[in-house]
Amino acid sequence: MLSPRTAHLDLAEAASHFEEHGFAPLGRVLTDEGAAALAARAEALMGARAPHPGVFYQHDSPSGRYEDLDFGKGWVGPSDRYRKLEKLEADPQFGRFIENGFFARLTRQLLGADVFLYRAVLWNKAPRVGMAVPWHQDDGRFWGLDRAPFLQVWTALDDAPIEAGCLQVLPGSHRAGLATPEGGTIPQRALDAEDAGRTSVALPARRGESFLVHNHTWHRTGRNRTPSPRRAVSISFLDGRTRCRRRRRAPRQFPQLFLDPAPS
Ligand SMILES: O=C(O)CCC(=O)C(=O)O
Repeated sequence: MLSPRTAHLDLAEAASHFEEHGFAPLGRVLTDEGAAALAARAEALMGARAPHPGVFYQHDSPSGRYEDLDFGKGWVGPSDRYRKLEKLEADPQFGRFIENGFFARLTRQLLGADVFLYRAVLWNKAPRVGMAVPWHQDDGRFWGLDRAPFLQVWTALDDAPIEAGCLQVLPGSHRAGLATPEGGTIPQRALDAEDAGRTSVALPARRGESFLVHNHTWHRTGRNRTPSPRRAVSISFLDGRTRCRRRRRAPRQFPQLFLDPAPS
């Protein structure tokens, strides 16, 4: 599944780019076959007659507008128009990807020996209609953590050119922390102040390529205007000190990763 280059990839360069700019290209991480197998698995999970146990589904809105999403719905039957699937770790095939040997080495270097999973998400943009994801940060009150998470890896399972809705980032935006205590979507006034539309950078990707994305880096993705699906997986890792601080329900226990010898 992993590209052979990952065995020797120098992480120091990626780590310093990541620290300075809030993102870093890792290049090809999955082979074409590995990426295609995960894309096929994503298709099977969405097209199955029943939801996969433990996986959380969110369908695209009928209008293809973020504002029209029905957040409460979950599984709505077989469809290639799910917008995202969370808790991918519940699926053995995605679980093996999450705990691959390269991510073990990467996270050990950037987070330390004990690494936990906050979330693993499939981002699916169906051909011609898959919706845009607005500018946001991946942290804030809703995440409920006692310290800021920072390490995410985004991996393209299909080619993701600009027209298909590739990642776009605002370089350096991670340094100012959260735009609002709630986190999540960036308010328009903050976007205007940073002139985000003009200063952002598009990160087109080939199938199998990955990027590091700091949780506080402002990022978004566009609508898919191509005849092909655009699927990607983002994984948010935590270090061993991070705790869930919610009080109204039992605090979340995050699964620890990389306890077994890693598959390659
Ligand atoms: O790939 C996408 O469409 C969205 C990715 C994203 O926003 C995230 O990982 O937080």
